[in-house]
Amino acid sequence: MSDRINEAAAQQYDENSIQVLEGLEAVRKRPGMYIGSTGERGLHHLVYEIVDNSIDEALAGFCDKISVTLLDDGIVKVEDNGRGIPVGINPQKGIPTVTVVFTILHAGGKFGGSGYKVSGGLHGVGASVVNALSAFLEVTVKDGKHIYRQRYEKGSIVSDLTVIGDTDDRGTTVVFKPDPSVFTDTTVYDYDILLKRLREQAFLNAGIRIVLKDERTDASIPTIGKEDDLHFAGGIRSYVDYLLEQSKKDSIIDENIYISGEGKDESAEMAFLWSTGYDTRIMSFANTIHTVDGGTHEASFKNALVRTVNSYARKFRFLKDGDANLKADDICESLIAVVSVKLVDAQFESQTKAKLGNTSIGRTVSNLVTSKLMDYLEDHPAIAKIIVDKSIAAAGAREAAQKARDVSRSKNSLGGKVRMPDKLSDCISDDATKTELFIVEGDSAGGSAADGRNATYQAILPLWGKMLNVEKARVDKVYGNDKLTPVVVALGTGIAENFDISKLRYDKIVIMADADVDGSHIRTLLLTFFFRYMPELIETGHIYLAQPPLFRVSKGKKHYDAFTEEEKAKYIEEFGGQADVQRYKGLGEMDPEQLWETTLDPERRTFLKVSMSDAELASQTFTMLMGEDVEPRRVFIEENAVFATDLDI
Ligand code: TSJ
Repeated sequence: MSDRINEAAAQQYDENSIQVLEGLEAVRKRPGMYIGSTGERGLHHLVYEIVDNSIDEALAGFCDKISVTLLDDGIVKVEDNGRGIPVGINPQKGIPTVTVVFTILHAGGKFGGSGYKVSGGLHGVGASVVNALSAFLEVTVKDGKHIYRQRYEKGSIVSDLTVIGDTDDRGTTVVFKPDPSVFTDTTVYDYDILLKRLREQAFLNAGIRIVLKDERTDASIPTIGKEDDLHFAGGIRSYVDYLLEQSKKDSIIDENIYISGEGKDESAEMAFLWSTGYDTRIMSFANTIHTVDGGTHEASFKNALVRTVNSYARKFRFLKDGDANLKADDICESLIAVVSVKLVDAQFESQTKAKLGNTSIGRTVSNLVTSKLMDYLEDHPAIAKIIVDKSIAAAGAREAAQKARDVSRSKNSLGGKVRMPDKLSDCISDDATKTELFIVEGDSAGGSAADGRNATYQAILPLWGKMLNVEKARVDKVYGNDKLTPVVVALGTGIAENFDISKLRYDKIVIMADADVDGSHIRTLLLTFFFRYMPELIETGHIYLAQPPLFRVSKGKKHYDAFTEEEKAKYIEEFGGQADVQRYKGLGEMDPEQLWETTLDPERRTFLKVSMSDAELASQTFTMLMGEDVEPRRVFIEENAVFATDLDI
């Protein structure tokens, strides 16, 4: 039988050889037209072109394992356990189908022709391109009976398709070596680039298994011996969890949300969650191609998400009649999403061809999100509340930031002197290397501090008129109004993109708050604000936490201030076991002299310097606090009252 195949093939090669060569010659002449580039990207593209065929076989339900192995000398092996490329004679060409696949240029090449290939659709597109650009390519097919092999060099047949043995197995193996005379930049594969793309494929095609192995022996390759087994039963849900893990944040909802459905000739699925961070990450794919520039599917997803969250918020009175809708940026803050659509006639636009243009899939996505997300939110009110609260908090933070920006801008336009906040008791010196600003919780502590300070170089800014009540004033409410504006004005630096550290008016900015719930509340808020809008202040070590003492231990005229329980015990011991112990209730109850002695006097005070990780923790805490009920929030604040670690006096 194999002889007959070879005879038939040999005849056809003569008759068709010119046509075959013309096709593949075109590929070798202008490789960039077919694989995008002959650089590193093009090199890696060859592997994707081959693997895509195995993925199609897996999607058709005939293959559950694909392995990709990097070998020495730039050689790659791709193997699957599918049905095996058919070896029978192709009726039109009169040669084995497998030979057709590798030697005849198929219409609609990814970068050459008009259309794009669709997963599960046009089999074999690209295999001949890879063959044309390979110094050699060897295909082995097992059809459950025989093992067949054929070899090509630079696209030309060098051996007929031959039976080389018998087998019960099925599958296809392709071994190829990209031609160094084509890939002149590099022929060295980067394991991690392949890993990224193959992992993506494994996520987007739930259930398939791709094993990547680096069996190269050249010691200069950092990934030799590496192996990754990529298999995600959860598909894009697993992808979203993976992206969350990468972001090093936590989810603010228990489980990611998954929506899927189908339209005519198309299907869409999306998975998403919101994290404790604040970056938005939406990854969209069309026919498993990463649409870096988005397109109709991504835009429709975002629009429908924003519309649905707003209608939910309005329906369930999170937004009152007079309130404006939540903005897309606020709803999408910290969103991690994967949107994957499959469609028959994908149209790609834009320079990079990475933007989907089909309008019909946009409608499908939009309808799916609008109906299914609304159902989901109504079925999961606790999760819905977390999402809406988070969006409202983001809106508040954005407004606060905008106000602060306006302030710093109007200041800049005045070109110098700005009116300092009324509540600021500024210091006399303007030597910004020596001065200190104490941000104090509450008017009464502010008054004592102003009286007790060294007015030459210490400035006091009381933040809130009266003590904050956690019950009444939500962190986001405070963040959302203009309570922080005086801080920004007093510092002089501006914020965010206008931030200019050379304008800083003080050397040390000291947050002075009680060691209780409200105090930690204020610390969280201020650190979050600094972290998000003035991180350089923290990086350069300008932010401190004052440490007011907890107890005064006295006997007769002598007294000590204790900052911890242990210190208290130590001082009582020092007084011979008998002493008066006064618990400081809060900064507001100290008189000016006490404040000076315990908290302001550089000789006696204790400060904690705030690090970036302290502030980041505060920022995460802040986000976490947004969605929760009052009681767990209070507990959380209490348990996380201490953010700073570095001791500084
Ligand atoms: F693209 C390629 F040719 F280079 C290539 C194809 C490379 C590799 C590694 C695998 C494959 C491939 C092709 N794996 N599995 C298949 N399956 C078929 O080509 C096939 C088998 C049977 C039938 C059928 O209708 O009986 C149909 C097809 C498309």
